Amino acid sequence: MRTLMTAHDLGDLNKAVQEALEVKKNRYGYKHLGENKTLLCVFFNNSLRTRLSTQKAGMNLGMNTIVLDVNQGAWKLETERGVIMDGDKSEHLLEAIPVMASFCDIIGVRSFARFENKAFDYEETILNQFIKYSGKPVFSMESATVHPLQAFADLITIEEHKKVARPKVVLTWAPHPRALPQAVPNSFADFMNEANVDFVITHPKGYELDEKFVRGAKVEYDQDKALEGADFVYAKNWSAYQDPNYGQIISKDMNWTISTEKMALTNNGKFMHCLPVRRNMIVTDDVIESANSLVIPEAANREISAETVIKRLLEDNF
Ligand code: AN0
Ligand code: CP
Repeated sequence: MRTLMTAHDLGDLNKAVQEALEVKKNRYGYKHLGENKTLLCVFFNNSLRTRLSTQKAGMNLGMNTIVLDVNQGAWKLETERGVIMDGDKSEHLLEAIPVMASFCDIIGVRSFARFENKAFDYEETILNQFIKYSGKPVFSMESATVHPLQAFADLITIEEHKKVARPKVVLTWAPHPRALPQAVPNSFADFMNEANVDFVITHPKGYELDEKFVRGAKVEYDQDKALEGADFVYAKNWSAYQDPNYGQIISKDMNWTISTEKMALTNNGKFMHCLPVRRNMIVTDDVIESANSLVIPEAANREISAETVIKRLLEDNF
């Protein structure tokens, strides 16, 4: 493995999950792999979980880990080629990337969708520039269209908590006051489509995701119907993907909030969310605080998904 963007990059997903469960049992057992290697985590956007879990994963593997918040202390970066740089941006990404790469061996990048240009976002322009101009193994820490470390942690969590061989997993849209990327639901669908689960997506009309990730998965527009018999309910807000509403909020329908009544439709289902979550928009206090809420162990598994991925990058490239 050289880069991580999709489930495909992990190869056999079942093997990857088994490897992750081994890593979880012995998370300090691979320290020799990272000796004298440096992990650079570059953040263009905010983060709590990804920042802490990826840094921790690097340290578990014996790496030196540097975290750079590009917007706090570094020069403001231009990302478009050909621009006359007479504005507020002092440096171009095309110089910044090779400079950053001079000081590290592996690079993680967080760079959200900007919603200014759908093609710029969906071509993963920023992440691909890191891949092309750094010459280093690069992984997404949520880039414009994907969040594979999250989806991998979600899959590990489902594996740990499932009670039947092939659980029913429902990805449901829920309301939110601000326009959010499609990266988390895209990657969740990408991973669930490759996993041994009965996968259903539910959202209001107009919130259809990119078919590249949905790949023919069942879409049920009636949320109550979708939730019937669910073993796992994975809530997430996202903004519209389809034109002409790309990046826009087209519904704030509070009937989609995951409540105790909604969870009563499920098969004593577990509640999941990647966090950060807005309580009483996405999910009620009662549900997120219930015994069936997995949000904390799910977040804790981010250390494990990151460690498994960085371990493979170390094994395969050095
Ligand atoms: C981001 C998103 O929805 O993509 C990060 C989630 C991991 N969420 C927010 O910006 C609130
Ligand atoms: N779930 C997740 O990626 O959280 P952060 O945005 O806090 O890193």
